Amino acid sequence: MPDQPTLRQVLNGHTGQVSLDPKLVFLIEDIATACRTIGSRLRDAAFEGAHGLAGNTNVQGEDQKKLDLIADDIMQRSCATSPALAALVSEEREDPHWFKTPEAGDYLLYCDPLDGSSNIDVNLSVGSIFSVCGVDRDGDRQLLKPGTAQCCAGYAIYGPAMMLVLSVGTGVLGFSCDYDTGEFRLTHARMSIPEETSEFAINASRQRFWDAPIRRYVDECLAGQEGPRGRDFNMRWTASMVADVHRILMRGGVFMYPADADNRARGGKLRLLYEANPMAYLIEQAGGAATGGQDRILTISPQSHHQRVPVILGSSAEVARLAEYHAG
Ligand code: AHM
Ligand code: MG
Repeated sequence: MPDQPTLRQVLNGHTGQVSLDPKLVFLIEDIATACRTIGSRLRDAAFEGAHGLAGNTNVQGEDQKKLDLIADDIMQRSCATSPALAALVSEEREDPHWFKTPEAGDYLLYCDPLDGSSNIDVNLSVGSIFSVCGVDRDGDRQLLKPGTAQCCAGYAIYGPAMMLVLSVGTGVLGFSCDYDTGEFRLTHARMSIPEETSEFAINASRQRFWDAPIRRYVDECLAGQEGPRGRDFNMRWTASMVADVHRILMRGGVFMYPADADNRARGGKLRLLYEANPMAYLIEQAGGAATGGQDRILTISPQSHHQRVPVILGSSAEVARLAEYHAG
């Protein structure tokens, strides 16, 4: 039996790392249960005929996979009875789902139930991303909160080992799933990102659409030792934000999904409320930085539930350099 503390012990303050409202503890445990269930449905998908497209598109016009819908359903059902959950905003649902009247419940959950789903059928890492904010009691627009309002954010990564990585504002904690008992146990007590890095992540097939600051940054990295950066850079892109951000939390790096000539009219690619905000929160909690180019992601005021934004995040010195290139 491993001796690392369990998620429940940590959330209940046994390790002294966090001190939480018990209702938030219930909600985080319900999210963890959803992630465990999603992980096991991913493992069994080939036996259950759950690979492939569902035959629908979501509100953003993207093809939904069967597992996108399964994961969304699991997340909603696991959290439905959480005593303090007021509403859920999901990538897979056009409208927010209110579990209680807007006057009841203490927390709002934003999630991408299965991120990186283009990787499912080829059996590469995917994840679930979540963000939690407290409720303000002023009508439906209260769901549109900036990332600074988050009280918890995290993701599950379904990789060679399933992990749950989260922050409640006191650093970033990584839990690994003990498959014998189903428990998440604290295996990464304080995840932090080195300030400098020699690794970047971007979908280079979009190069022809890039703006000058991104082009300059990548060109300088590619020039290696002989270029202005004076050192060689490595490049990684998994097309699964959870996997790319997890790598950056483990060993540093910078992740870019910028606005470009092709996606600018849509605002970018990644969604603010359930992709950019939770990841920016984790990255900042781990000592890194996150910007849309000009503005800190966490201070952006959302205008709609599925709003997209440009995302640049990771090691703080690299993000600062990219912000400087954008300012120039
Ligand atoms: P999804 O939520 O529909 O899976 O889309 C988000 C994903 C991110 O995980 C990833 O960083 C990005 O889309 C990959 O985009 P691309 O296919 O352009 O490389
Ligand atoms: Mg996603």
